[in-house]
Amino acid sequence: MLNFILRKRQLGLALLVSLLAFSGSAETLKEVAKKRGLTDKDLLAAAKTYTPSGKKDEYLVFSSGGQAGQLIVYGVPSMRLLKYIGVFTPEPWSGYGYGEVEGMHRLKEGMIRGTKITWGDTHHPALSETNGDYDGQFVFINDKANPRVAVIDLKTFETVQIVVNPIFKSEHGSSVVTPNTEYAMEAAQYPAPYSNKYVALTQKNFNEIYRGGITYWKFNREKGRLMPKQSFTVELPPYMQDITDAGKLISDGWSFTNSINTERYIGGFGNGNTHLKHKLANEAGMSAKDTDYMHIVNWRKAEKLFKAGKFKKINGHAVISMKDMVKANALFLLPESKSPHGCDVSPDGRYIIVAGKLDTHATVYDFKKIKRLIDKKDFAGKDPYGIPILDMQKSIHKQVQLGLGPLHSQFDKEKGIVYTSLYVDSAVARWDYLKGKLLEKLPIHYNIGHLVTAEGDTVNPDGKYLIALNKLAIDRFNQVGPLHPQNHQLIDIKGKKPMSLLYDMPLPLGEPHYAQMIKADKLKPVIRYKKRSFKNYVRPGKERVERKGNKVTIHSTAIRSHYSPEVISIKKGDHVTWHITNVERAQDQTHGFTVDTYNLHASIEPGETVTLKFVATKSGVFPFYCTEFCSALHLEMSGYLLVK
Ligand code: CUK
Ligand code: CUA
Repeated sequence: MLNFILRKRQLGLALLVSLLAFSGSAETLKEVAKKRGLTDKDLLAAAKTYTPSGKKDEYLVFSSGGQAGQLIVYGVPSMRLLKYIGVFTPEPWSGYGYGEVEGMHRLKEGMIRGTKITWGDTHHPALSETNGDYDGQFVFINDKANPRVAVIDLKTFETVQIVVNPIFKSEHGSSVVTPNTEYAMEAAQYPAPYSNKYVALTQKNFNEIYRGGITYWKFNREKGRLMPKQSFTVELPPYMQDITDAGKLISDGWSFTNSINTERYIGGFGNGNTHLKHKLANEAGMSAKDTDYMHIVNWRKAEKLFKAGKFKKINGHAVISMKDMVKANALFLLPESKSPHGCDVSPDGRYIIVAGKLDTHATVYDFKKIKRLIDKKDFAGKDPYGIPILDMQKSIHKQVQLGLGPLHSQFDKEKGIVYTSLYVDSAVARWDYLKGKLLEKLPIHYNIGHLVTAEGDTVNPDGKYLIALNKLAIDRFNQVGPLHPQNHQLIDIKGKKPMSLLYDMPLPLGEPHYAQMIKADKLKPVIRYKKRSFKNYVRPGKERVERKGNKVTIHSTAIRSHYSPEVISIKKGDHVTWHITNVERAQDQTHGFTVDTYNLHASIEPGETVTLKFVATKSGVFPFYCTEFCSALHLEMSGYLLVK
């Protein structure tokens, strides 16, 4: 009995001691905030963004990876990075671009005139749309430097196609999709001859032979591929076409593309003119006029011309001439404040907001007015190429003074509310484009380029969150040398409250230009590949090495924790095709694969078969192994390639 009481007392004491110890170590929110110097506003921002372990994000952002030539996926509001998708650049982790991998030899497809290009200047991701809403099936992204467009299948988050523009030498207003993803658009940027021939840069040649244009890449949703043979380009003058948007609802069937340098200035410096003063350099010569032009294209009419065979083939690609477009009443110009940048169509399709980098105003054009002028053939003149010019004043709904360096616009859930980035001011302007009224400005850090709101490009924006894609980080993060990370700033735009800054996310991978934000529940990615869905599927028990002359085909399987076969002997000079099937069915059971010193890498996800091709140029002993820590016996998951 005594014993029992004693034991009970000891137990109570131990409990008390541990409780004391616990309350001694657990800090209160107040204490932590005080120690870290956090204000109430900081705590609120933390509560709005902090996402506990296991909880998921409401939105996913698809951000361009800038010069990294990749696509970056992260969650909102947590701003947690989820994936880098290799697009124009090899991505070693996923094995993208190493050897020849099943469905993943895209980099070869993206070769231009014999050059294998291992990077891209990605600018604008475009999520596929159904009736003007993101449908979560595909995302497109462009390469400005090497005019290309890529398709990423959102079932696997992998790049499934790269198409090379056959006639452009650069591009920019891309990728943009039409409301049912009939087309992915690609507008040229720096005018150049369509042919690949040398054409001297004289004013005459520039005016007559150098060209801009917009390519309409036909998309086949069932195949999940762009169809080059069903795609066409609308020829445009050598104005530098820029940002492009597709019409929707009442403006469906039309597209709108800004331009800069309608002066057709060809450069004072270089070209033998090194004695010329700086005022004749590009930036001055290209912004001499007060206005530039928006190109208004009726792409449905262009499609009809294409289907009627009214095109000529250049480099094997269909080009519809400006002349035929004008004759068909399908191409118009509309003056814009000089050197404009953003060109964004409102959710109802009626208004087009153009922000002029060098103008403090944003101009709101009314498509109804534009359409009326077009229907009445009420034109203010013609450009040197015979393209009708609409009257600017007669097309405008409002012009609103926003601040310095307005660039891009994104829309809110609330009708009439739009957000415009102010590059020079380093601010986001919230304003009403229907009433023509500036409502609020929020300073950001620093020099914002694009901005993105939740579902902001659709017919049904969600508003809620806005991300400022800032060009400079300066003092926002720990110093890591002179090249700073990019800074994506998350801003709360819910309700009618003032906008508030929530979070800074550094992105250390290229300079993203644009991003799109989609509801996470619209995405339905696969967890594993269907068995036997790959033509080179290797069935367990059927692993083998086959030889025909110097062609060796290896059929391997991978499963925790071994490859079959494990020892493979070949001869120097053999052409090796290596199929490996990951026969796992468990979620996240990926195996990696490499043959040492052969610059090969693969990531084999559950159910996937990858194919690596290489020539055994070196003799010797080459261990191969799994590069994902897949089990306790992961290190043992290895073998030898013996090359005699
Ligand atoms: S562009 Cu970079 S900030 Cu390529 Cu859309 Cu405007
Ligand atoms: Cu498989 Cu490590």
